[in-house]
Amino acid sequence: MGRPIVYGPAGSSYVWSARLALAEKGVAHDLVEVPFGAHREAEHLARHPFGRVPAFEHDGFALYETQAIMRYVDEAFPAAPLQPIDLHQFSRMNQIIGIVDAYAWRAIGAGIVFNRLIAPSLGLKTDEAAIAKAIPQAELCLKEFARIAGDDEFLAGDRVSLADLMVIPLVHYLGKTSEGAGPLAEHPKLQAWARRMQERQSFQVTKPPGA
Ligand SMILES: N[C@@H](CCC(=O)N[C@@H](CS)C(=O)NCC(=O)O)C(=O)O
Repeated sequence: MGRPIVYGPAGSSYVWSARLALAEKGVAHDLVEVPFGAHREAEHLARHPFGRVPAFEHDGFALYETQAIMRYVDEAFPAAPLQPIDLHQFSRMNQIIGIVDAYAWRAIGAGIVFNRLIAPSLGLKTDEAAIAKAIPQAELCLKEFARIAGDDEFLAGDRVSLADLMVIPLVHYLGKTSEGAGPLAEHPKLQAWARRMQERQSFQVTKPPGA
């Protein structure tokens, strides 16, 4: 089998999640950088007609949508399964992935992290109103991640799963913002989980420059 290719900027939280899945499986991959802005140009739209990142390719099979990519990676490479067998844990993993796609990326990623960390680095204006609007929803996401994880070592059970890999880039970036410190401190177990995730080799080898 050839090396999978991930297309997108390394700093994107969704790109990072896809790469984390590959790293957890011990699968070497190539990252083709798609700089901010180029994701709406024809070359990338041919890979992802909705103009988002990541896009993915493996042995001529092209795919987009992060959770589809991560599930493909988990099925294509058998070592170190990333989806629990236990039905309740499997369903909690799916619930957390759903929360990321429906609420957390929008609030934490697009609302707070983009405006506080990325916009200034691109010379774009920070939308303070968007940050303020995102905070309650971001707090609710953290509260739900913490509640669902309970006393488990990982978000959906006692082993790392796709849920952890979807959430850690967002929590990591949120922790670097002034808005994130307070809400994160309200969830010590979630903070401890984040530290464990940040210490994993998969996190270290996929960590975007400057992240
Ligand atoms: N549903 C998509 C969402 C991907 C997504 O929104 N990625 C962000 C980067 S983290 C993006 O492409 N943003 C560019 C834009 O919105 O123009 C997936 O799961 O892959």
